[in-house]
Amino acid sequence: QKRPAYRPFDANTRSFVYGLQPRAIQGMLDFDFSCGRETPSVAAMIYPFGGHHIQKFYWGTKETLLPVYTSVEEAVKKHSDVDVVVNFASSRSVYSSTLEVFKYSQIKSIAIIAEGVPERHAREILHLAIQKGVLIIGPATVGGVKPGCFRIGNSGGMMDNIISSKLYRAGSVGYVSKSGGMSNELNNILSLVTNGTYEGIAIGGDRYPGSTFIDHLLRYEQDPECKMLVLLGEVGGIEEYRVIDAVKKGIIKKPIVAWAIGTCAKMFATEVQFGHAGSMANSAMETADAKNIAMRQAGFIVPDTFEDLPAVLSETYQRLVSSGTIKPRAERDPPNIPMDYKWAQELGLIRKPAAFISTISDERGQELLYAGMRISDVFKEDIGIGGVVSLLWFKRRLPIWATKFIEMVLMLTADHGPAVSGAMNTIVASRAGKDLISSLASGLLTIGSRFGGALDEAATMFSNARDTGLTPREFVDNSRKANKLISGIGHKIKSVNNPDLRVELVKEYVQKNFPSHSLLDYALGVEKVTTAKKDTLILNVDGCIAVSFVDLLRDSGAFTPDEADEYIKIGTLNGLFVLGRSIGFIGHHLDQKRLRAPLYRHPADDIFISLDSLAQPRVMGQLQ
Ligand code: Q5B
Repeated sequence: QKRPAYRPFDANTRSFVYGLQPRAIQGMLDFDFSCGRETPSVAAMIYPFGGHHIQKFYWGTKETLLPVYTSVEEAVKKHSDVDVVVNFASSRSVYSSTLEVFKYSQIKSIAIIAEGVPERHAREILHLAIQKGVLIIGPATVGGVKPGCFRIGNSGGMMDNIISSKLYRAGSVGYVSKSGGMSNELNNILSLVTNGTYEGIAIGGDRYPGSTFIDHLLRYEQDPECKMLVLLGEVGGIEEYRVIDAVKKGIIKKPIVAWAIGTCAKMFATEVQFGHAGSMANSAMETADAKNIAMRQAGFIVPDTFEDLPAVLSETYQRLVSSGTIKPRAERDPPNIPMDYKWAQELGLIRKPAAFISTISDERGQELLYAGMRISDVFKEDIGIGGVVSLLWFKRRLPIWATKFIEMVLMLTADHGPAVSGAMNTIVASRAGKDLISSLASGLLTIGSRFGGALDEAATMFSNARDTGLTPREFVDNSRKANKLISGIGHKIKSVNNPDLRVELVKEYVQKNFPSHSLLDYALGVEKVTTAKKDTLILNVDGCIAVSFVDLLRDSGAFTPDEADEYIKIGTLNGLFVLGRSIGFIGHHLDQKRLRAPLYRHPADDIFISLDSLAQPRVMGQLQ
């Protein structure tokens, strides 16, 4: 859309943001929304790395998508309505990216945000910009703001500042300054003592800015909507004198209020370099005092001190209102901009129920905590993996005999050879080319009520039987009558004559170290009954661990009876086998990978295949 050269930004201005700057873009979009713009002022982002993609932003209370292009060429092809680039490229890449932008004549203005751009690069950019008729704002600037229309990057500060300075609608005062911080100050002052900012540009503090005070003031002079000018200069450089010249020659005729910052420089014994690269007086005329005197003499309205600036701005504005040059418009209510959730939370304005509760560990502080215990103390006190399990599973320290028992269980159940169901599945998955996690998961998913996953049910069955006063024989008989196998009893290969030494070790440890082992004793009574029937019906490793753990839960003094019951109910005990056997499954996976074991196919002669009529599905009508 065509707009006069003196007005590079209006309510239809569309821009590209060069660089991934989601916060700045969100700020621009919030500003647009507050101004009542129909379309976002940012059309797209340009970012050469990471590929073409899309990013999501808020548009008021709704959301909108912006594309990210990898080149200016692609962006320009897709968005012919864009004529501004806000270039957030770093000082290293700003030169090449700006040169790339220059190739496309549709771009009429470029704001360069980076600080520390080499002066040679800044001068070359300036030279090319003049040749191509492109307006450059910066480098080393936040940019500027056109109230009610367009905001360059982060200019104007946070949204509450934008609203309180009334930047969501146009005023009548055009200003130019070097500093972004001072621009915010000016926006605020102007909103208090005049009808506000019409346009404000911070040209940046470098020695070679892409545009200077005079460039913008000449635009404001031409723009009929801008009624009053403000120049906030500073010590160093001679740019103010070009404005003085224009005022003297009558090129600038609108009332111009001005002040050069840095009058305190004279209090220092030596020349002082202020914050900006260009803010140091290299001659008498570059001092702030000299500039203020020269501006006053040329007919600028110059206050006596910076503190008097609001008063002279107010007087000048009131004069323009009285003469009818400025016709103040009725104020509209400030727009309601939804506050960012995080910010509102930080301010304590909102609360929300947490999606879930976690009570076992906390990594938010300086040090990771396991159930309140610092990770450094976990090692200082050498609590071992049994201690860590007791913290993360039971949220408490358990006595050493109990944590040693947990460790014993993990070590005993770590593996039982390649032939057991879970190890077989791990091996088969591994040989099918699966990765460690998949092979491990394949093995773990095999753990069930017959293999390795009988602990919880064994704990429940044995304790219920004992708690209801059944003798071991009654328990076995009742189970048989109910046609129910007793979990924790029986083994494929272990028997009375071929005892499972793991079970022997557990029994020995529990009998020696536990304060009480009444359920283990009861289970051994049951084993006597079952093995009398068949010698493989031993108390197996799952069963022995399960009943011993019930003894631990009930009689260690660390759990209330309710807690002990709950841990059995919620399936804690199978966790012991799962955790222990994971060690072995991982070992089997690594073993197969090390062996370069090929794809496994089960030998056909090991499978009885029958497709006879008994095994076949019946087809209706066929057998009639
Ligand atoms: N009968 C374990 O069966 C096995 C009976 C029973 C009463 C019972 C079986 C069973 C309960 C589940 C359990 C954990 C399937 C086992 C483990 C980890 C492992 C594995 C490894 C490792 C074995 C023969 C006769 C029949 C049955 C009767 C059998 N079990 N009666 N209660 N529990 N147990 N699982 O040998 O009259 O002849 O019809 O399900 O605790 O998984 O190393 O391999 O570390 O990896 O195939 O140790 O006991 O026996 O089914 O042929 O039964 O005994 O009713 O009686 P089997 P079956 P009848 S540890």
